[in-house]
Amino acid sequence: MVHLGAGAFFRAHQAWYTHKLAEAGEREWGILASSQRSATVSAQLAAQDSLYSVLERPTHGAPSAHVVGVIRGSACAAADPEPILDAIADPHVHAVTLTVTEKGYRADGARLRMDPDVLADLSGRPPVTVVGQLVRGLQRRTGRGAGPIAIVSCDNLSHNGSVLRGLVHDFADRLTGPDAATTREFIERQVTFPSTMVDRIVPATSDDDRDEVQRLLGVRDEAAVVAEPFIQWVIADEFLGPRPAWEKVGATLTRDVAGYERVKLRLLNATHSLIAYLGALAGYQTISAALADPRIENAARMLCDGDTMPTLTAPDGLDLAAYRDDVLDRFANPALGHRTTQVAMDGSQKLPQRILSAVRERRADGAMPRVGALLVAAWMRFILGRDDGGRPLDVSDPLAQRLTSLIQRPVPANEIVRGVFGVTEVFGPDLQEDDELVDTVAAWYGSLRDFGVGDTLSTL
Ligand code: CS2
Repeated sequence: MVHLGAGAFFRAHQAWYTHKLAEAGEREWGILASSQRSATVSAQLAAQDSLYSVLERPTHGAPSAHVVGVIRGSACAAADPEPILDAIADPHVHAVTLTVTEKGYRADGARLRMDPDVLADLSGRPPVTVVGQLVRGLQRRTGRGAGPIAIVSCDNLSHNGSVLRGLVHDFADRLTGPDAATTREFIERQVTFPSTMVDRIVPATSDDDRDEVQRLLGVRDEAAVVAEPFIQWVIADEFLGPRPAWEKVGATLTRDVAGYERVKLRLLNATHSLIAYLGALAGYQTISAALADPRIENAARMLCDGDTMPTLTAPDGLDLAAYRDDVLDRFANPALGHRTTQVAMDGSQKLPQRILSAVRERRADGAMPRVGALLVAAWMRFILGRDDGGRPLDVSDPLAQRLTSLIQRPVPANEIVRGVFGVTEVFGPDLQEDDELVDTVAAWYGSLRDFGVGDTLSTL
């Protein structure tokens, strides 16, 4: 297999499942891991024979470290995409998995954004975009007659498989040259894009984590990752060629991923974002510390019970209330040290599938999702870059500049919110027209800005 986006999440999730499978005796699968931007991970792995450890930190009890041995090589796509394109074309490679974050897809709604990087990749330079790398690799595979392959998105997007299929087709439709038509036909017939739902909390590794691994293993591991014990993977069973039998080690292979995906995005990720923004603004460094504040916990429960749960149908008899409680227990794990500002990152890319789609559905039902509106307001307030005590916050978002200039205007809260709702990549063309929703978000935004999180939550 090839993996694009060899960050901490991949190492603690997809690689972990494949490692478990190797432990169970199925050893023929290995992974070429590509880091998309920084060469640090590939260099760290190369210096350690591609071995690294997963440090599991439970809420109660001692942490444990496990060495993972399924990565067989690593590459840095930004420095040189050649080994990746070649691996995608290799007849012995049967799947490409991806964790490239929401923004890595360059999706504009359902279409590929034809930004300068995508256009340059189309013109034939060594591709730097994810979709460019996939299509150039598939083009090479077509020429080699290497057989079917599955491209497996493992990012927190709704319908991640069909979204990626659409983006790959958009790029392939613009190919020119003698093999353009055969490449398109190959992609149509031999390439599948199974959707997946992935779940494991994997905070950025800290020095404390690396020290803990050293204590447990007796060696320094620069590529160590930290994770909670919980792990889940639901995968659409759409593979035309061989695939690892991940179901033997706990993954769910199913026909219908969408139901799980909606539950996870709306009950876990949306709640995570709410705790992250309110927590960061209130001065809490970590998710567990923020959730220990009863006012924030109350807001989190209200978001689930009032706004997101009513939009969900439980897949396979899942108990949604129990799922919510399990999620809150996982967030409360103090050993993880998951920083509020890490979850707060890239809100413009995360909010649409986490909360705005649910907001839209509640509005269509004639309801006002009050805590959903509070989440949107808290995100906007976070973009201002200072917490309630005036301390600087680390704001990282591809639209930060544009959003900041909209939010900092010296106009009433209502106009600010209307302006931000005009960013249609995030809010679509419709939400701006919903005056009642704009008013509700504006009331929360004004309250958060003028009175802070504590006073605002006392009015919930
Ligand atoms: C988090 C997710 O950073 C974030 O936005 O909400 O990374 C979350 O920890 C994972 O999706 C859990 O599976």
